[in-house]
Amino acid sequence: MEGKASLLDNMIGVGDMVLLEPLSEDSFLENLKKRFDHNEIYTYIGSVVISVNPYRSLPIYTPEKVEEYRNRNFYELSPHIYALADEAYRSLRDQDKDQCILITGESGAGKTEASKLVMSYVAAVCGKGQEVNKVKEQLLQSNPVLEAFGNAKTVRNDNSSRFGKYMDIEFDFKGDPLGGVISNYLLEKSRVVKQPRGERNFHVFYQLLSGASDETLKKLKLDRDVSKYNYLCLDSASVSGVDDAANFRTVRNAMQIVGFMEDEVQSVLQLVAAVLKLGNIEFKPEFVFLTLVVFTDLKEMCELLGIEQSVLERAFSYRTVEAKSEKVSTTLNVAQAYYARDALAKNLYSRLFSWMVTRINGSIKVGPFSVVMGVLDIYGFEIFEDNSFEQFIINYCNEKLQQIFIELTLREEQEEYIREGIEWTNIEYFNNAVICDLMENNQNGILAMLDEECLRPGTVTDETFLDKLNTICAEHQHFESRLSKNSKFLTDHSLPHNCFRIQHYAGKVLYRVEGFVDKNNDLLYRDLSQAMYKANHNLIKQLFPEGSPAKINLKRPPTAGFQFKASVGTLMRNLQTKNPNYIRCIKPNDKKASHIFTESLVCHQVRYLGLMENVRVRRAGYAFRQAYEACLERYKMLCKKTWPHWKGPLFFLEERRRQCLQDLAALIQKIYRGWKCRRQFLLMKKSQVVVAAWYRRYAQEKKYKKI
Ligand code: AOV
Ligand code: MG
Repeated sequence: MEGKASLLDNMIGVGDMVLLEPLSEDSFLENLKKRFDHNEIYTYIGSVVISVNPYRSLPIYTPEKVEEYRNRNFYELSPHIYALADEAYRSLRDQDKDQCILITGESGAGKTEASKLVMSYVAAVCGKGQEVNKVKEQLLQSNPVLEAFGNAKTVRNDNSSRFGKYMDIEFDFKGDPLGGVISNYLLEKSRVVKQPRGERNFHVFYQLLSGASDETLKKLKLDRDVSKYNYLCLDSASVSGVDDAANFRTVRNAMQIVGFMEDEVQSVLQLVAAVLKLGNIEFKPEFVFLTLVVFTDLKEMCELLGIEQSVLERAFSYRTVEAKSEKVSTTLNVAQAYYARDALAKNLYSRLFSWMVTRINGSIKVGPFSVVMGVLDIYGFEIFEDNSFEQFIINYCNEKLQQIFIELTLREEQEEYIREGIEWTNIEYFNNAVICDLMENNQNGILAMLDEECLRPGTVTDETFLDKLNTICAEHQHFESRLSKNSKFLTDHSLPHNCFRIQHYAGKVLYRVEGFVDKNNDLLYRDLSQAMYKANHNLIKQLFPEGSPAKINLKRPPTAGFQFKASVGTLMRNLQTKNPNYIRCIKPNDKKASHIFTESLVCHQVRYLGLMENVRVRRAGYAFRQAYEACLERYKMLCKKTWPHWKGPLFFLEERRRQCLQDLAALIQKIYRGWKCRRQFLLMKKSQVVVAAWYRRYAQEKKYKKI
């Protein structure tokens, strides 16, 4: 069979890095490149899948391929993301184990595409029938909807996820899908009002303007011309290879499938239009402070949302602060009015996004279910020229995910061997726990200091935050440096004004503090939420509950950083309860181009992803491990002593069980010997059965075939 041979085929490289001889960084890279050049974008490290973005569509995702990989053992065919999906699905179905698919890699490496491939594979192989098909369709169609509202073109990726997404797909005991739940993590909402050069706003704006019918646009009081809107960047309105108009139809259709009613779709589009209108509202100074609003767009926006114009005008002109039981109104100056306008646009859009996720969940969420498969697709590690709070948050999330990988595949695996009393030579690796700590430590982590600064009375600015950071981190660093010479908070004299630098696992990032305090506070003047609440528009009312007169003394909401940290913490704990399956995506070049493999770039990723260490641990270790109980349960019928009368009265004695298992082990060994394995196969350890040197199987299988 072609597939089998390719695991060791020299022409196209080695399918599993564990089998690479000799193993070095050079041979690792050479192997990846060789495979990439032969359109083999997937390579294994044991059960981990490395995926190198081909930047063009390959004919490897056809229904025939799905059939080929269906119900086959992981190592049987050439490496493919479908093999991982199949393995995860089968162990979910046959062993009732919750699974999670962890997809990592930097921006543009192919995470979102990978997550969709996994989902579509699982959808193709699980269950049949009308009801089941409807569920599958809804799960799959949630993707285009969320991508339209949550993805955008950046310099790194034309379809960059600007939010984190975790989706649980729920199955019944037969392995039929029942539904799912989506969790979303902090949308990069600053993009709504401003985009860096060469980037775009969220896709939906362009899709709506180019894809909606004249009639719809008229109803929404919109002009088809992108350049009419301040919030839409002018220098990159269209993206090559992207048909916004066609995508709009796809999204509309998908919204219908996931259960949006026609009036809900209209409401959503009205809010999208309202954001565009907001961006066009202008303020002019009148006397010194008072602001005068330029009307047409304001008027149209009010009509769209059913808000009385005078109410909104007032909300843009004054800010009411409650001091003790007294209300004090101050007039806003022009800059403050613009600030308020942008804050409203950002809040409106991000709340709309969260509402949509909740709405989709309303359609697809079910219970009770028996097992779940979680698919995690976050925003990838980012280094831009200008990095702000958003990159800080995104990179923090990536650090946490890398930490899970380290914990589970490098640290725990090694500790397990020691626990099990198996001889082991320690393999060194870089543990990014120190970076996570620098960012999230409750006392002196950067997020905690930012919160402390945001809540402090008195004048708080980005500069006071930076001062604090420099003082405390430098102090901390001084203390640390006596212990280890590796502080990750970098202070050196080349730092530009207003910046700090962190040595992340994936590289050094220079963050500019401007906007940190503001973005973390995420304040929306109460006057504006009250104005929104007064709207005669169901959806917008729902989005601003704090504007309700019933809620006078609302506590200050937790900061953006605090909320994010908490939700990432919950996510990480959740992931650790599931059986992890890793896809590690690699970006082959910085040009978004096919056929180019920039070795230095790939080398950097291989290093920071810890892939070499991953291979070393895998090579030294035992790929197959099973607890005694499970092993006995699975193979009991193979051996006379354990089947059919294996649960005799003596069974509950530890010694007796061990004896049974040893007999069973001997038997399994005998069976495996038929495969011409020279090495001892089963090792009995404290609580597990491990299969020794599993990886050598391929080599031997190949020889066996030749005989
Ligand atoms: P990302 O999710 O990792 O970046 P994507 O999954 O969006 O990256 O991939 C970026 C682009 O690479 C896609 O739009 C495709 O054009 C191409 N691509 C990726 N994987 C494949 C594949 N298997 N086959 C063909 N083309 C592919 V970010 O969301 O920016 O971190 O925040
Ligand atoms: Mg993505």
